[in-house]
Amino acid sequence: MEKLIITAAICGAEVLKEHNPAVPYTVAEIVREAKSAYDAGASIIHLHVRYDDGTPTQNKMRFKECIDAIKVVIPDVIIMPSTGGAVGMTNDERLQPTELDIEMATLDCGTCNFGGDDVFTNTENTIKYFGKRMIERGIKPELEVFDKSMIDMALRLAKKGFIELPFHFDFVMGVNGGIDGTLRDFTFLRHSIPEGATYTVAGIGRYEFPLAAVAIIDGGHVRVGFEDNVFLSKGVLAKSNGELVAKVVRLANEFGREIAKPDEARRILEMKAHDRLK
Ligand code: KMH
Ligand code: ZN
Repeated sequence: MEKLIITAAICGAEVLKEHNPAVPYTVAEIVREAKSAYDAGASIIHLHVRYDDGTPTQNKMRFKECIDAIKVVIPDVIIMPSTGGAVGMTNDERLQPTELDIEMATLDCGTCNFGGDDVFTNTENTIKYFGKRMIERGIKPELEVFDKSMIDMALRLAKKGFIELPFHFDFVMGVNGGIDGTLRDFTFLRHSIPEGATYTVAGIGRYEFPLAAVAIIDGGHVRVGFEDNVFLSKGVLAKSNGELVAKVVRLANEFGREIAKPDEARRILEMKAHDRLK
């Protein structure tokens, strides 16, 4: 079995300091959280950025400021900016981080409800537009799927040349409006991706650690972090993203799964951009 790639989704666009005071907004806080996750064993940082008051933004310069500052303290980490941004942003607003020299980015593969009145919109043409941009820029897409139909969309658009192989999926499970986080639903997604594709699983809220354990055993990879869950255990807030990552590392140790360093993650995911960016 390949080593385990741990992604830390350190910030997100929706979670606030009111949910957990350690949620990062400022550049310094984002660096602190990225480093805590890396030191604990994360090889990929899934990055959203905020203004200092917590407002989510896809502003290219804010991303550059955060990425440069992270790279000063952890130069070899893989940084995967969001192209999802926050609900309601335009496509071109969301795509701004792809104008920077980045190795990897998220590519959201369908539309879904996102709690309350929010709809996270990713039409077929949006996905084609984003996919094409990532091919042109040599950016490895992590295919975010919130439901099984989004896997089907990714497979179809790959056949038409909008998504480059090999596939790497992220099963985001437990969003209010997406697929549930049950073992049955995990198995459904797991068996819906092609042979040879890689996947990571991001369980939302209470689903985070049970799904992490399942992916560790199954040979998949794991995403944790404040974007998805702010609790270390029931009722106990995590003090940092690093604490969440450290819990995954403990689970992996129990099951005898080694942890991938960033360069090992690049090899496992067949990423090509790193040499270009050196
Ligand atoms: N903030 C969500 C609406 C991504 O990063 O690509 C979308 C999201 C997905 O977080
Ligand atoms: Zn995200």
